[in-house]
Amino acid sequence: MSDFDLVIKGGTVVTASDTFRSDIAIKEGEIAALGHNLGSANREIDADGMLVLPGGIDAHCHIEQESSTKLMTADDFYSGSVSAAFGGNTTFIPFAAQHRGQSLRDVVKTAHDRAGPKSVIDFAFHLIISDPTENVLGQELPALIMEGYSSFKVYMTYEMLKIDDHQMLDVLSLARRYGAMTMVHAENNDVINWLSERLVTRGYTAPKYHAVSHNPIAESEASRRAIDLARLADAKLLIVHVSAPEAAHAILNARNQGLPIYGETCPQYLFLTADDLDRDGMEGAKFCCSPPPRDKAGQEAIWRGLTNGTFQVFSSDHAPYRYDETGKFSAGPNPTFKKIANGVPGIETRMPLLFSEGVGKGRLSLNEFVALTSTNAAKIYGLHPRKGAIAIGSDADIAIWDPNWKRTISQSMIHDNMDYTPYEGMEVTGWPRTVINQGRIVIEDETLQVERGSGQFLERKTETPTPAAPSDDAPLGPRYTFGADLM
Ligand code: DUC
Ligand code: ZN
Ligand code: ZN
Repeated sequence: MSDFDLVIKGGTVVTASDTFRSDIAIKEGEIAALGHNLGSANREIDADGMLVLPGGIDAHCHIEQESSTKLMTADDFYSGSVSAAFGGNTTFIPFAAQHRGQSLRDVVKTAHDRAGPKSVIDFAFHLIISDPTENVLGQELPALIMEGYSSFKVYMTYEMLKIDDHQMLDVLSLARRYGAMTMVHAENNDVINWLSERLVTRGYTAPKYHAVSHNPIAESEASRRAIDLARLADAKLLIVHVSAPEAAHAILNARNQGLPIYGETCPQYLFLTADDLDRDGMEGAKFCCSPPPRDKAGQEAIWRGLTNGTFQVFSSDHAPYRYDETGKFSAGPNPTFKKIANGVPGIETRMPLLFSEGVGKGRLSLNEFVALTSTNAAKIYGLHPRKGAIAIGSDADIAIWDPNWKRTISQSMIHDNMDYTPYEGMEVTGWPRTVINQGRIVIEDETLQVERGSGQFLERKTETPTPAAPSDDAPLGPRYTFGADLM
């Protein structure tokens, strides 16, 4: 009998903190040994010339999710997870989205019914809270946090999702009591509506006006307000999909004061600009997402934010709506910018794009790349050290990465259920060859190797032990332990 199930030999292991030559031995889904001459294995993989990375964690993606206007994403948990795996991910965290009037319990059950039989990689859920009723705040949410749903997103915009500042304080103070993470979509709804009305009234309805109506000030004002509300509630907060330099600056400023404020950005803010929304005809619709891509200077500010301590997490915000009547044009063939479904796909290209343009162009170290695409999300969302690490006892979640594989991105090579990629034609260097999740080889030889439904649900930890009798009178002051090294 062999000592191990699998040994990965001869690669360069990269973690968020170290780079070293080591073999990796895997047994029963976990990393069992690191070093050389580890022993016999049922199977060996030669990783000579390869980087051996913790599997990616895409901590923000919309999969088999209905929007508030009842539009279903093009990807279900099968196509979404397969696409994620081909891009080097072994875990993703989509949303279980509450629409007003819905019980959170029902929402979570639906998410499990959808994901469990289909996902090929491990998954957890963030909740979306759009209706923080007494029952939700008093019963459902505390119970769900303790069951491992330890993060939730709230919206400051979108008519059917947004909560007001009073409700946000309720959510933040509850999150603080239970050690959960609040994520916020920070855009000022009134600013966007005011600008949109003026634009549409004057006949400015083309896709490019989406970016005009979502002015950076809508984002920076809401980001600053959200940070202030979190300060008031003494709660931690993560601002998702940041695109405006001023919003990034507000996050960095808060972090420099030692506040538990975190930031996330996404590929669309590094690789697209508002000019893409001004492509011929309706093609700009392909790039309509919220917040929108900004200008070249904005892109550079977001790049800087990846290394100056602003952003801890780099997620795809994969929100797949096809360029047809099921997606972008669900309101008709020639919608005003207000009626174009918001979102861009990118779950498969997230890591290769960042590797190629970040590591390949000298903007990021390998270790920063791993921290941004995997380890930090694991720490912030209560999955570390099981996930996001190459260490003995961690899940054997590994991307064997070929740093020299040159590919030209085209929709025909992407495994999602979309009909376009915003990154069509971009040349990238670096892509995963083999992807392993809990010791299962998910991708090898450019082929999916596992069955649908073979991924596992992950319960997540909260940051602090839940108090026996949660109280509003808990002493104020920093009480954060997870991710302390990210502060
Ligand atoms: N904006 C969101 O808030 N969610 C999904 C996609 C988008 O563009
Ligand atoms: Zn959002
Ligand atoms: Zn999103």
